[in-house]
Amino acid sequence: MKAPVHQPSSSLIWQILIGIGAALGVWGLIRLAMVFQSPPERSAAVFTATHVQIPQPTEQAPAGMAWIAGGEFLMGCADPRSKPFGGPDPMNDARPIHTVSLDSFWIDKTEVTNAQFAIFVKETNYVTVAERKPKAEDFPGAAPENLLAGSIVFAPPAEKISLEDHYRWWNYLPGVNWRHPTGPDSSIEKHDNDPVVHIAYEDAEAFAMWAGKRLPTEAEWECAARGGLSGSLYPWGNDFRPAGRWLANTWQGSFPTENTGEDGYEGVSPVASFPANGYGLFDVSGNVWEWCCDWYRPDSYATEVRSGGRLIRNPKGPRESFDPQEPEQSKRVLRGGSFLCSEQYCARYIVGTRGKGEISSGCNHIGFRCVKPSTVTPQ
Ligand SMILES: [Ca+2]
Ligand SMILES: [Ca+2]
Repeated sequence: MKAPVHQPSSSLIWQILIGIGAALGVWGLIRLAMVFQSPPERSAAVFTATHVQIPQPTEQAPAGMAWIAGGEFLMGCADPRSKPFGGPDPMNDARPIHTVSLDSFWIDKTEVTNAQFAIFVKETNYVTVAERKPKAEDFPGAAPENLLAGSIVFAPPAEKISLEDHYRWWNYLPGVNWRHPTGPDSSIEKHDNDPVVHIAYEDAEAFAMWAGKRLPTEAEWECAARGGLSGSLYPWGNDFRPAGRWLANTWQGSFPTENTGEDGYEGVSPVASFPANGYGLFDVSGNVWEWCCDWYRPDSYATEVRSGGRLIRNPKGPRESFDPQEPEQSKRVLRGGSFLCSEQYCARYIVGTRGKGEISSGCNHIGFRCVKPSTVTPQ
Protein backbone atom coordinates (compact mmCIF):
# COMPACT_ATOMS: atom_id res chain seq x y z
CA MET A 1 0.00 0.00 0.00
CA LYS A 2 1.35 3.28 -1.04
CA ALA A 3 1.90 5.70 1.72
CA PRO A 4 -0.53 8.54 1.33
CA VAL A 5 1.05 11.60 -0.23
CA HIS A 6 0.29 14.70 1.78
CA GLN A 7 -1.45 17.13 -0.54
CA PRO A 8 -3.33 20.24 0.39
CA SER A 9 -6.99 19.78 0.19
CA SER A 10 -8.94 21.93 -2.31
CA SER A 11 -10.49 23.84 0.61
CA LEU A 12 -7.00 24.75 1.89
CA ILE A 13 -6.00 26.00 -1.61
CA TRP A 14 -9.07 28.23 -1.65
CA GLN A 15 -8.21 29.56 1.79
CA ILE A 16 -4.69 30.44 0.58
CA LEU A 17 -6.04 32.10 -2.59
CA ILE A 18 -8.60 34.06 -0.60
CA GLY A 19 -5.81 35.13 1.79
CA ILE A 20 -3.61 36.36 -1.10
CA GLY A 21 -6.60 38.09 -2.65
CA ALA A 22 -7.41 39.82 0.63
CA ALA A 23 -3.80 40.98 1.04
CA LEU A 24 -3.76 42.35 -2.52
CA GLY A 25 -7.08 44.02 -1.85
CA VAL A 26 -5.77 45.78 1.27
CA TRP A 27 -2.62 46.86 -0.61
CA GLY A 28 -4.79 48.18 -3.44
CA LEU A 29 -6.92 50.15 -1.00
CA ILE A 30 -3.79 51.64 0.57
CA ARG A 31 -2.54 52.66 -2.91
CA LEU A 32 -5.95 54.09 -3.73
CA ALA A 33 -5.96 56.09 -0.50
CA MET A 34 -2.50 57.43 -1.34
CA VAL A 35 -3.66 58.50 -4.80
CA PHE A 36 -6.75 60.23 -3.47
CA GLN A 37 -5.05 61.91 -0.55
CA SER A 38 -5.54 65.60 -1.33
CA PRO A 39 -2.14 67.03 -2.39
CA PRO A 40 -2.86 70.51 -1.00
CA GLU A 41 -3.27 69.12 2.49
CA ARG A 42 0.06 67.33 2.40
CA SER A 43 3.39 68.89 3.14
CA ALA A 44 5.35 71.11 0.80
CA ALA A 45 6.76 67.88 -0.68
CA VAL A 46 4.01 68.12 -3.32
CA PHE A 47 6.02 70.92 -4.88
CA THR A 48 8.48 69.98 -7.58
CA ALA A 49 11.49 71.94 -8.72
CA THR A 50 10.87 75.00 -10.82
CA HIS A 51 11.58 74.40 -14.52
CA VAL A 52 13.39 77.33 -16.09
CA GLN A 53 13.19 78.34 -19.78
CA ILE A 54 15.70 81.17 -20.16
CA PRO A 55 17.93 81.24 -17.06
CA GLN A 56 19.81 84.43 -17.88
CA PRO A 57 18.58 87.57 -19.63
CA THR A 58 20.09 88.52 -22.97
CA GLU A 59 18.92 92.11 -22.62
CA GLN A 60 20.04 95.05 -20.51
CA ALA A 61 18.55 95.02 -17.02
CA PRO A 62 16.21 97.98 -16.38
CA ALA A 63 17.37 99.98 -13.35
CA GLY A 64 16.34 98.43 -10.05
CA MET A 65 14.72 95.37 -11.61
CA ALA A 66 15.42 91.64 -11.25
CA TRP A 67 15.15 89.01 -13.99
CA ILE A 68 12.58 86.29 -13.49
CA ALA A 69 13.28 83.45 -15.86
CA GLY A 70 10.24 82.07 -17.64
CA GLY A 71 9.29 78.49 -16.97
CA GLU A 72 7.01 76.43 -14.79
CA PHE A 73 6.43 76.72 -11.09
CA LEU A 74 3.93 75.43 -8.56
CA MET A 75 1.56 78.08 -7.26
CA GLY A 76 -0.48 78.06 -4.05
CA CYS A 77 0.04 76.81 -0.53
CA ALA A 78 -0.95 73.96 1.76
CA ASP A 79 -2.93 74.63 4.95
CA PRO A 80 -0.25 76.30 7.15
CA ARG A 81 -2.08 76.16 10.48
CA SER A 82 0.04 73.42 12.01
CA LYS A 83 3.30 75.26 11.27
CA PRO A 84 5.08 77.68 13.62
CA PHE A 85 4.00 81.22 12.56
CA GLY A 86 1.45 79.51 10.27
CA GLY A 87 -1.44 81.59 11.63
CA PRO A 88 -5.08 80.66 12.26
CA ASP A 89 -6.35 80.59 8.64
CA PRO A 90 -6.57 77.45 6.44
CA MET A 91 -5.95 79.65 3.36
CA ASN A 92 -8.53 77.74 1.31
CA ASP A 93 -8.38 80.33 -1.48
CA ALA A 94 -4.72 79.40 -2.18
CA ARG A 95 -5.61 75.91 -3.39
CA PRO A 96 -5.47 73.72 -5.37
CA ILE A 97 -1.71 73.97 -5.73
CA HIS A 98 -1.21 73.95 -9.49
CA THR A 99 1.46 74.25 -12.17
CA VAL A 100 1.75 77.61 -13.91
CA SER A 101 3.91 78.48 -16.91
CA LEU A 102 5.15 82.06 -17.25
CA ASP A 103 7.09 83.97 -19.87
CA SER A 104 10.23 85.74 -18.63
CA PHE A 105 9.85 89.20 -17.12
CA TRP A 106 11.53 91.88 -15.02
CA ILE A 107 10.26 92.92 -11.61
CA ASP A 108 11.15 95.78 -9.27
CA LYS A 109 13.55 94.60 -6.59
CA THR A 110 11.79 96.76 -4.01
CA GLU A 111 8.39 98.20 -3.27
CA VAL A 112 7.95 101.61 -4.98
CA THR A 113 9.34 104.27 -2.64
CA ASN A 114 8.19 107.75 -1.66
CA ALA A 115 11.11 109.21 -3.63
CA GLN A 116 10.14 107.31 -6.79
CA PHE A 117 6.48 108.24 -6.46
CA ALA A 118 7.41 111.90 -5.88
CA ILE A 119 9.23 112.02 -9.24
CA PHE A 120 6.13 110.63 -10.96
CA VAL A 121 3.88 113.22 -9.28
CA LYS A 122 6.27 116.06 -10.05
CA GLU A 123 6.41 115.15 -13.74
CA THR A 124 2.70 114.46 -14.22
CA ASN A 125 0.91 116.49 -11.51
CA TYR A 126 -0.95 113.28 -10.70
CA VAL A 127 -3.39 113.50 -7.80
CA THR A 128 -3.99 110.26 -5.89
CA VAL A 129 -7.45 109.01 -4.97
CA ALA A 130 -6.84 109.87 -1.29
CA GLU A 131 -6.12 113.50 -2.24
CA ARG A 132 -9.37 113.93 -4.20
CA LYS A 133 -12.51 115.29 -2.55
CA PRO A 134 -15.13 112.52 -2.53
CA LYS A 135 -18.00 113.20 -4.96
CA ALA A 136 -21.45 113.74 -3.47
CA GLU A 137 -23.01 111.37 -6.05
CA ASP A 138 -20.76 108.55 -4.85
CA PHE A 139 -21.91 109.06 -1.26
CA PRO A 140 -25.64 109.83 -1.40
CA GLY A 141 -26.94 111.15 1.91
CA ALA A 142 -23.54 112.26 3.20
CA ALA A 143 -23.41 115.79 4.61
CA PRO A 144 -21.26 118.07 2.41
CA GLU A 145 -18.99 118.89 5.37
CA ASN A 146 -18.19 115.18 5.66
CA LEU A 147 -17.01 114.84 2.06
CA LEU A 148 -13.33 115.31 2.85
CA ALA A 149 -10.34 113.87 1.06
CA GLY A 150 -8.48 111.38 3.24
CA SER A 151 -7.52 107.78 3.78
CA ILE A 152 -7.56 104.91 6.24
CA VAL A 153 -4.96 104.56 8.99
CA PHE A 154 -4.31 101.74 11.43
CA ALA A 155 -5.29 102.90 14.91
CA PRO A 156 -4.74 100.33 17.65
CA PRO A 157 -7.65 100.07 20.06
CA ALA A 158 -6.95 100.90 23.70
CA GLU A 159 -7.99 97.50 24.93
CA LYS A 160 -8.04 93.95 23.62
CA ILE A 161 -10.92 93.25 21.24
CA SER A 162 -12.12 90.37 19.10
CA LEU A 163 -9.94 89.76 16.06
CA GLU A 164 -13.17 89.36 14.07
CA ASP A 165 -13.88 93.04 14.59
CA HIS A 166 -11.36 94.49 12.14
CA TYR A 167 -13.27 97.76 11.60
CA ARG A 168 -12.28 98.67 15.16
CA TRP A 169 -8.63 99.23 14.28
CA TRP A 170 -9.07 101.26 11.09
CA ASN A 171 -9.77 104.99 11.09
CA TYR A 172 -10.68 107.20 8.11
CA LEU A 173 -8.73 110.43 8.61
CA PRO A 174 -9.19 113.58 6.48
CA GLY A 175 -5.90 114.94 5.20
CA VAL A 176 -4.14 111.57 5.16
CA ASN A 177 -2.51 110.52 1.88
CA TRP A 178 0.88 109.40 0.55
CA ARG A 179 2.50 112.70 1.63
CA HIS A 180 0.98 112.45 5.13
CA PRO A 181 0.94 108.71 5.77
CA THR A 182 0.14 108.33 9.47
CA GLY A 183 -1.93 111.47 10.15
CA PRO A 184 -2.71 114.85 8.54
CA ASP A 185 0.30 116.42 10.26
CA SER A 186 2.72 113.58 9.49
CA SER A 187 5.30 113.94 6.73
CA ILE A 188 7.48 111.85 4.42
CA GLU A 189 10.45 114.16 4.94
CA LYS A 190 13.48 111.95 5.66
CA HIS A 191 11.46 108.92 4.53
CA ASP A 192 12.51 108.83 0.88
CA ASN A 193 13.19 105.11 1.00
CA ASP A 194 10.00 104.09 2.77
CA PRO A 195 7.47 102.36 0.53
CA VAL A 196 4.80 104.76 -0.72
CA VAL A 197 1.42 104.03 0.92
CA HIS A 198 -2.22 105.17 0.64
CA ILE A 199 -2.11 104.00 -2.94
CA ALA A 200 -5.42 102.96 -4.49
CA TYR A 201 -5.31 100.51 -7.39
CA GLU A 202 -5.68 103.20 -10.06
CA ASP A 203 -2.82 105.19 -8.48
CA ALA A 204 -0.52 102.18 -8.77
CA GLU A 205 -1.64 101.59 -12.34
CA ALA A 206 -1.01 105.24 -13.28
CA PHE A 207 2.52 105.11 -11.86
CA ALA A 208 3.26 101.85 -13.68
CA MET A 209 2.09 103.24 -17.02
CA TRP A 210 4.20 106.38 -16.55
CA ALA A 211 7.23 104.21 -15.76
CA GLY A 212 6.73 102.08 -18.89
CA LYS A 213 5.84 99.11 -16.72
CA ARG A 214 2.67 97.44 -15.46
CA LEU A 215 1.43 95.80 -12.27
CA PRO A 216 2.29 92.11 -11.86
CA THR A 217 -0.22 89.35 -12.29
CA GLU A 218 -0.68 87.34 -9.14
CA ALA A 219 1.20 84.43 -10.74
CA GLU A 220 4.14 86.65 -11.70
CA TRP A 221 4.26 88.09 -8.19
CA GLU A 222 4.27 84.66 -6.54
CA CYS A 223 6.85 83.17 -8.91
CA ALA A 224 9.17 86.11 -8.24
CA ALA A 225 8.49 86.10 -4.49
CA ARG A 226 9.38 82.41 -4.19
CA GLY A 227 12.93 83.29 -5.23
CA GLY A 228 13.48 79.90 -6.87
CA LEU A 229 12.51 77.87 -3.79
CA SER A 230 9.72 75.47 -4.64
CA GLY A 231 6.93 75.15 -2.09
CA SER A 232 8.61 76.89 0.82
CA LEU A 233 6.48 78.73 3.34
CA TYR A 234 8.55 81.91 3.22
CA PRO A 235 10.67 83.55 0.51
CA TRP A 236 13.79 82.37 2.36
CA GLY A 237 12.77 78.82 3.36
CA ASN A 238 10.55 77.05 5.88
CA ASP A 239 11.91 78.44 9.16
CA PHE A 240 10.31 81.80 9.93
CA ARG A 241 13.19 82.85 12.19
CA PRO A 242 16.40 81.05 11.18
CA ALA A 243 18.95 81.45 13.99
CA GLY A 244 16.42 83.69 15.75
CA ARG A 245 16.59 86.43 13.09
CA TRP A 246 13.61 88.37 11.79
CA LEU A 247 13.74 88.27 7.98
CA ALA A 248 10.70 90.42 7.21
CA ASN A 249 8.91 93.41 8.70
CA THR A 250 5.90 91.86 10.43
CA TRP A 251 4.10 92.36 13.77
CA GLN A 252 5.39 91.17 17.14
CA GLY A 253 3.31 91.33 20.29
CA SER A 254 -0.36 90.78 20.96
CA PHE A 255 -2.29 92.06 17.92
CA PRO A 256 -3.76 94.69 17.65
CA THR A 257 -2.98 96.40 20.96
CA GLU A 258 0.69 95.59 21.60
CA ASN A 259 3.31 96.30 18.92
CA THR A 260 6.75 95.56 20.35
CA GLY A 261 8.65 96.26 17.11
CA GLU A 262 11.09 93.47 17.98
CA ASP A 263 12.09 93.21 14.32
CA GLY A 264 13.23 96.84 14.47
CA TYR A 265 10.11 98.53 13.07
CA GLU A 266 6.65 99.27 14.47
CA GLY A 267 5.46 100.74 11.16
CA VAL A 268 6.87 100.57 7.65
CA SER A 269 10.60 100.02 7.22
CA PRO A 270 12.78 101.57 4.51
CA VAL A 271 12.76 99.18 1.54
CA ALA A 272 15.54 96.57 1.54
CA SER A 273 16.01 96.72 5.32
CA PHE A 274 15.78 92.91 5.39
CA PRO A 275 17.69 90.39 3.22
CA ALA A 276 16.69 89.76 -0.40
CA ASN A 277 15.24 86.47 -1.63
CA GLY A 278 16.99 84.20 -4.14
CA TYR A 279 16.00 86.41 -7.07
CA GLY A 280 17.19 89.63 -5.40
CA LEU A 281 13.74 90.86 -4.31
CA PHE A 282 13.27 92.64 -0.98
CA ASP A 283 10.24 92.76 1.31
CA VAL A 284 8.00 90.46 -0.72
CA SER A 285 6.86 89.17 2.66
CA GLY A 286 5.73 91.94 4.98
CA ASN A 287 6.39 95.70 5.10
CA VAL A 288 3.51 96.74 2.78
CA TRP A 289 0.93 94.77 0.81
CA GLU A 290 1.45 94.88 -2.95
CA TRP A 291 -1.25 95.31 -5.61
CA CYS A 292 -1.54 92.67 -8.32
CA CYS A 293 -3.69 93.15 -11.43
CA ASP A 294 -5.90 90.07 -11.01
CA TRP A 295 -9.45 90.48 -9.78
CA TYR A 296 -9.90 88.61 -6.51
CA ARG A 297 -12.09 85.55 -6.20
CA PRO A 298 -11.58 82.79 -3.62
CA ASP A 299 -12.17 80.15 -6.30
CA SER A 300 -9.76 81.56 -8.90
CA TYR A 301 -7.35 78.64 -8.72
CA ALA A 302 -10.05 75.97 -8.85
CA THR A 303 -11.55 77.63 -11.93
CA GLU A 304 -8.17 77.96 -13.63
CA VAL A 305 -7.35 74.31 -13.00
CA ARG A 306 -10.73 73.20 -14.37
CA SER A 307 -10.44 75.29 -17.51
CA GLY A 308 -6.68 75.25 -18.08
CA GLY A 309 -5.90 71.56 -17.84
CA ARG A 310 -2.51 70.39 -16.60
CA LEU A 311 -0.59 73.53 -17.50
CA ILE A 312 -1.86 77.06 -17.08
CA ARG A 313 0.07 79.61 -19.12
CA ASN A 314 0.43 83.29 -18.11
CA PRO A 315 -2.80 83.36 -16.06
CA LYS A 316 -4.45 86.75 -15.60
CA GLY A 317 -7.15 85.85 -13.10
CA PRO A 318 -10.94 85.91 -13.33
CA ARG A 319 -13.00 88.38 -15.40
CA GLU A 320 -14.52 90.01 -12.35
CA SER A 321 -14.10 90.05 -8.63
CA PHE A 322 -16.21 88.31 -6.03
CA ASP A 323 -15.51 88.28 -2.32
CA PRO A 324 -18.27 86.41 -0.47
CA GLN A 325 -17.49 88.46 2.66
CA GLU A 326 -18.15 91.77 0.87
CA PRO A 327 -19.83 90.86 -2.44
CA GLU A 328 -20.76 94.45 -3.28
CA GLN A 329 -17.13 95.57 -3.44
CA SER A 330 -14.73 95.30 -6.38
CA LYS A 331 -11.44 93.84 -5.19
CA ARG A 332 -8.07 93.15 -6.74
CA VAL A 333 -5.48 90.79 -5.34
CA LEU A 334 -2.98 92.03 -2.76
CA ARG A 335 0.07 89.95 -1.89
CA GLY A 336 2.70 89.50 0.78
CA GLY A 337 1.07 90.83 3.94
CA SER A 338 2.38 93.85 5.81
CA PHE A 339 3.96 95.11 8.99
CA LEU A 340 0.56 94.40 10.59
CA CYS A 341 0.62 90.63 9.93
CA SER A 342 1.40 88.20 12.73
CA GLU A 343 0.85 84.55 13.56
CA GLN A 344 -2.24 85.67 15.52
CA TYR A 345 -3.86 87.52 12.65
CA CYS A 346 -3.40 87.50 8.88
CA ALA A 347 -0.13 85.47 8.51
CA ARG A 348 -0.12 86.37 4.83
CA TYR A 349 3.62 86.84 4.88
CA ILE A 350 3.44 83.14 3.91
CA VAL A 351 4.49 83.37 0.31
CA GLY A 352 1.76 81.29 -1.34
CA THR A 353 -1.15 82.98 0.47
CA ARG A 354 -3.53 85.56 -0.99
CA GLY A 355 -5.02 88.87 0.09
CA LYS A 356 -7.52 91.28 -1.45
CA GLY A 357 -8.25 95.00 -1.46
CA GLU A 358 -11.15 97.25 -2.45
CA ILE A 359 -9.80 99.06 -5.49
CA SER A 360 -10.59 102.67 -4.56
CA SER A 361 -9.08 102.49 -1.07
CA GLY A 362 -5.49 102.80 -0.09
CA CYS A 363 -4.36 102.71 3.50
CA ASN A 364 -1.12 102.99 5.41
CA HIS A 365 0.00 99.42 4.72
CA ILE A 366 -0.75 99.11 0.99
CA GLY A 367 1.86 99.81 -1.69
CA PHE A 368 3.04 98.08 -4.86
CA ARG A 369 5.91 97.12 -7.17
CA CYS A 370 5.90 96.88 -10.98
CA VAL A 371 6.94 94.44 -13.70
CA LYS A 372 8.16 94.84 -17.25
CA PRO A 373 7.83 92.13 -19.90
CA SER A 374 10.98 90.64 -21.37
CA THR A 375 11.68 91.45 -25.01
CA VAL A 376 12.98 87.89 -25.46
CA THR A 377 10.49 85.75 -27.33
CA PRO A 378 9.82 82.50 -25.45
CA GLN A 379 10.83 79.27 -27.24
CA1 LIG B 1 7.61 95.19 12.54
CA1 LIG C 1 5.78 93.76 0.65
